Amino acid sequence: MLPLISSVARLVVFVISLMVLNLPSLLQGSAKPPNIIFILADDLGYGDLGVTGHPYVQTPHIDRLANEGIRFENAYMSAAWCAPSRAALMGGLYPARYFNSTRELAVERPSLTQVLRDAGYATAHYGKWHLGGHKATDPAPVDYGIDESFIDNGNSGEHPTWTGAERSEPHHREKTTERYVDLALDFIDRTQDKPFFINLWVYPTHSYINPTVEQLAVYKDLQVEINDFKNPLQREFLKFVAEHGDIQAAMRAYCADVTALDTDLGRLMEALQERGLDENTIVIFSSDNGPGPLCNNWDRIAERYQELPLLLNNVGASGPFRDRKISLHDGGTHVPFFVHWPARIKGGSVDMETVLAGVDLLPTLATIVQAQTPEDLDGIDLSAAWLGQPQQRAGPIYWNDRPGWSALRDKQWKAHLQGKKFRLYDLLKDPSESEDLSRDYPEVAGRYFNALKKWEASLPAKKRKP
Ligand SMILES: [Ca+2]
Repeated sequence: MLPLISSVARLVVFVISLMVLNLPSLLQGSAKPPNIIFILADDLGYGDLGVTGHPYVQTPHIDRLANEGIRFENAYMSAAWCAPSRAALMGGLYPARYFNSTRELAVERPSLTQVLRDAGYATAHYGKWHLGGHKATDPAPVDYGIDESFIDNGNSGEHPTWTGAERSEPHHREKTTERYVDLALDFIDRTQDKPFFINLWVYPTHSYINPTVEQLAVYKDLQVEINDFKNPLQREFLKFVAEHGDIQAAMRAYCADVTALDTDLGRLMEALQERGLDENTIVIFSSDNGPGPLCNNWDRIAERYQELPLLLNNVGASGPFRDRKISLHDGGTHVPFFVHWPARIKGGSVDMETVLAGVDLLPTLATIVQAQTPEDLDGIDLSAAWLGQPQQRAGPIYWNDRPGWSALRDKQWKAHLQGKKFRLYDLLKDPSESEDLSRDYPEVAGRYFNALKKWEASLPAKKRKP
């Protein structure tokens, strides 16, 4: 009898599931759909926060956001640098599938903001854009279903952007988050009749870093001890000291930049609380890729750097991971990823199992708000994991945003195919990808080599603009 009862129970669950799935959008029902704010930092490394183990940086507000919500310890962006990473978040597809010159988000594809707008959300984007060029003929945020925007790095269309005078103000970049938070709060206050979705794509910690005197004051007495960092980061910072003589000024500036971001985000969280909105607002915090390269654009800005040695963001922390931005090793793509939603997510949750990718954001949010999920996405719905139940993926996640270098992650395995060279790592035992295990596990290596070749063959030919 038991199997029969079990089958009947499964059928009942299946029918109920169908009924739930066929219900009209939450927006037409009695339940109030959640508001959503997606905070995306720029070049902030996995290890750049107090909650992820930085020895000096003070980030009490971001730490609280993480500790009151869920932290994903195996979260990745789907590319190792800004533009394709952001396109994957907005489009749910691996950038290699459709990117033309890895700079444009295909406007004919459904985007995260369009999907949410179609589901009844008021949508806004404040901060970096980097999803299309600066020409007036390039698509603007409005072409992706964004009601209101104030952007940098793109065609703003009819919407306001920074004026030349504002951009030339001293410490302009250090003050951008304050403005973006103000704009977000103003948008929230004007959006009474609909739930809101806001992309808050902030500037820190991308170069150049030039904190104000007030921002720097927090770290004026900081003395860096290289031994406070573990390898491979320790080796990188020793290299930095060997090349540049001193890491103190750069580290103080970097920490000040992160703390200034934290202060502004604290103001945002407090404002949500004051408005009684914090309970049913999903606040997501992440970064678009790993920390900036150790010696970014050195030749080009060496002269400027000599004048102001704080300008580069090259002392960010990748935590225990190998390499930094641009690399397909974990240091380039493994990011902090926190979701805060008191109404539905139990505080203090840490997910050590689910492998989460940037391409999952669109299908996950679409599912949570019961919007129509576009077909043929690379990303999958991880809403169960967001709500506390770890999920196993059916297969690997992939990267290929550099010619001649593909990588995948599947369970504990990370595999790279660089030219003809194949490497295999066990991230559970070796998070810094230091020991190639391809000869020790020939069967696993063969399987992933074939998977990478097959995936590469499925990609369209690169269309790189001259
Ligand atoms: Ca970036």
